[in-house]
Amino acid sequence: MQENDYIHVADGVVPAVCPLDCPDTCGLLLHKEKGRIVKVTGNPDHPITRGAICNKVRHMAERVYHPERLLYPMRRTGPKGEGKFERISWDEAIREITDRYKDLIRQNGPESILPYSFYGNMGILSVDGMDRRFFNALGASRLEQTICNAAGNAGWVATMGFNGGTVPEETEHAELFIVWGGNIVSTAMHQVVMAEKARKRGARIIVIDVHRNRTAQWGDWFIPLFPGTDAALALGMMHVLFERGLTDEAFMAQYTTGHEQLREHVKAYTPDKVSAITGVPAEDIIRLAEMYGQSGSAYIHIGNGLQHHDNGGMNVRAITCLPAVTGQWKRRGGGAARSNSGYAKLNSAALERPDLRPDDGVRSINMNRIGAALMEADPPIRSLFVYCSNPLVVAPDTEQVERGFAREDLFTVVHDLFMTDTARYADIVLPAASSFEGTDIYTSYWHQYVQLQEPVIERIGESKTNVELFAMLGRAMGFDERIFSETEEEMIRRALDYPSNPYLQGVTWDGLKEQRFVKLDMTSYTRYLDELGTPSGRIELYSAALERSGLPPLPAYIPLVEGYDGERRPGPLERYPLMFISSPNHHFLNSTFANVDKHQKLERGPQLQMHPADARERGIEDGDMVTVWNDRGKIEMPAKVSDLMLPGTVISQGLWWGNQDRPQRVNVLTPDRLSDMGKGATFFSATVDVKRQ
Ligand SMILES: Nc1nc2c(c(=O)[nH]1)N[C@H]1C(S)=C(S)[C@@H](COP(=O)(O)OP(=O)(O)OC[C@H]3O[C@@H](n4cnc5c(=O)[nH]c(N)nc54)[C@H](O)[C@@H]3O)O[C@H]1N2
Ligand SMILES: Nc1nc2c(c(=O)[nH]1)N[C@H]1C(S)=C(S)[C@@H](COP(=O)(O)OP(=O)(O)OC[C@H]3O[C@@H](n4cnc5c(=O)[nH]c(N)nc54)[C@H](O)[C@@H]3O)O[C@H]1N2
Ligand code: SF4
Ligand SMILES: [Mo]
Repeated sequence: MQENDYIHVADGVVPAVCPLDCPDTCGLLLHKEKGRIVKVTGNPDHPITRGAICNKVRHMAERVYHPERLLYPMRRTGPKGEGKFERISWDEAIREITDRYKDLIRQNGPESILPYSFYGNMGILSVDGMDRRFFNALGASRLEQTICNAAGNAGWVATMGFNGGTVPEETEHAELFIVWGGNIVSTAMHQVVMAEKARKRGARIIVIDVHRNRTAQWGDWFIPLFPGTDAALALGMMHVLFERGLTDEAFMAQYTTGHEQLREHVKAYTPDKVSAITGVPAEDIIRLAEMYGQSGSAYIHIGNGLQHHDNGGMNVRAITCLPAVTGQWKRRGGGAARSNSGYAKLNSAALERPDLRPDDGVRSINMNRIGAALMEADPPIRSLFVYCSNPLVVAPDTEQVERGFAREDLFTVVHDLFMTDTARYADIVLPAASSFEGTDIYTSYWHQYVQLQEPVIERIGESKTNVELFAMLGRAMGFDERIFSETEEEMIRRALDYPSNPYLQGVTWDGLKEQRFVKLDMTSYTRYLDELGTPSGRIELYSAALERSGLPPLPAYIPLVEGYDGERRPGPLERYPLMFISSPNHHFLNSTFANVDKHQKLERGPQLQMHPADARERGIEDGDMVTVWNDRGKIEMPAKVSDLMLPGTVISQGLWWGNQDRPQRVNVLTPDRLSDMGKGATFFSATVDVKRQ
């Protein structure tokens, strides 16, 4: 037996990587008995995650061996959405798909085919590898993958240039730790561990959120605010910082653009004005700014929540200016981070082969508008290939998405481990292998370790990994054999061969094979401020690029299109009085695990959390069944009356699958508008009303 021929270990413990879309990318240990995984624990040797894992993944074996795993390819026999299918062979499935694709390409051109994927498995080869080669060689329409953090990304990059910030190990040296719009106790648990280390050294933890969630309950000071008003709060903080001389003039002069304009600009954001917008008392705004400005080092964790808004890009941009005006970037443990994915940039051209595209000018479709695109795109989308995503649950405006997927003339293929709400609309359903059944590499969008996963168990049923599937399809289409026959090892070697990213130096296949996780070369991190990559090479408090694109060049507060701020000014789309926030829950990972009994029980069903004042006004008591509705649709769930948010905001956590007896998919209510920057999703800029049933 080779040292890491883990698939043949019948009884023993083998290393693995968590494949889920979570910043922590934990090192795992899979405990095998008689060839089956019986227990999942954390790998204590992983330098950052150190043996601790979340409760979701501790129960991962129940998902891997779930009795409803898809076992073989199937063809639809009933109406779309009903879920009636018959078993077919892989040969038939591949033939049917490639015959249809050849016809479509001949008759309508390859643009009539659209891939729809996200990061259900974060494996690089699975979602940014062989799949991309296939759709590039086809010449298919491109998908703008904007559902997660596109707005925040754009806001950060416009300001900082480089798509990375403070690295995890540094954050434990912060004296002040601000969690802004992130529920890290549930969504990024190892950042909590780092914050705890800082706390032991005396750091204070501040949580700024619309919800007194698990993270807010853990922090030292919770600052609740109205949804989508974060940019105003950040501008108010800057007002106080400039006014009280708590800025770092030397830092701004050396490393930023436009600090004089910013100083003038924030004069208008007085604590009183900002208080009226955000709902945060003026004295708290002043205290927060003073704590921040006077702290020896302050770190800001920028979560995803505050950027799922109409003004999400500007929310992130305004917050990102705070460490620049105070020079926090120079302090140990200071700075900010939102995503650190920039450090681990791989050779994507070698992996994805954009050069295979027959026509470079092909259109792009925004994944947040998939429903509208299926109904309206011209020329029409005639085939959709969904993998590593569950759009019928996760994409905004579900009813419109459903209308699109129900189109009789749309040829839909879905590759997944389960018969998801989306797979029910497929013409052909293909069984996906779990990440523990294949080979892939994983980078993290938080820490700096690259990890290797090799097969640990035999395939369940006839399932195939994404790499195998798209390689088979590529060969069956008659595309270049060599490109569609590369092994995982060859692809990984290519991915790592990328001299233009200095951080990747020294990360090799051999190193991964031997050590399982290899740290990026962080030498360049010491030059972070000198290599930012903005047009000016400085932190852009004033951005000429944004100005050219029609946005305010300085960080600005732009009220929501649909929603209220604390001044209770209805936006132009206003018809409903309550803001609806549908954030992730503790025990699911987006819609993954929502079909596993264990995880459902841990969550105890969907709930609508509402403030006692809003409940009283509507005659609703704790536990009453309520209907939540707006023009887009309605959902039903029990009310949980509590004061965990300000009046005017209602919250339902978790992306539950459809339920025939009771509609409970939160995205029925969310808009498919795009954010101010980055064409991101605006899930949380939704208004609703609620009534007792
Ligand atoms: N357990 C679990 N972990 C996960 C996930 C999961 O589904 N479950 N999903 C993973 C993924 S894909 C992602 S992107 C991350 C997301 O994880 P986070 O970065 O934590 O972001 P969210 O959970 O989307 O939202 C965080 C918070 O934003 C708040 N919020 C909403 N609107 C506003 C606002 O206008 N201002 C402020 N300040 N706060 C607001 C919500 O109340 C919520 O508490 O988590 C990852 N980890
Ligand atoms: N209302 C609301 N909506 C949201 C959010 C929110 O906070 N509120 N969060 C948004 C965010 S941040 C994100 S990132 C998106 C996430 O949206 P998605 O990326 O669609 O996430 P999941 O629901 O986890 O669906 C992933 C699917 O991939 C499948 N899968 C796993 N591994 C593999 C594999 O190897 N191969 C194949 N073919 N399939 C596999 C899983 O079984 C699962 O069905 O949702 C967004 N939607
Ligand atoms: S979901 Fe996140 S915290 Fe849980 S095991 Fe995976 S990487 Fe770790
Ligand atoms: Mo996400």
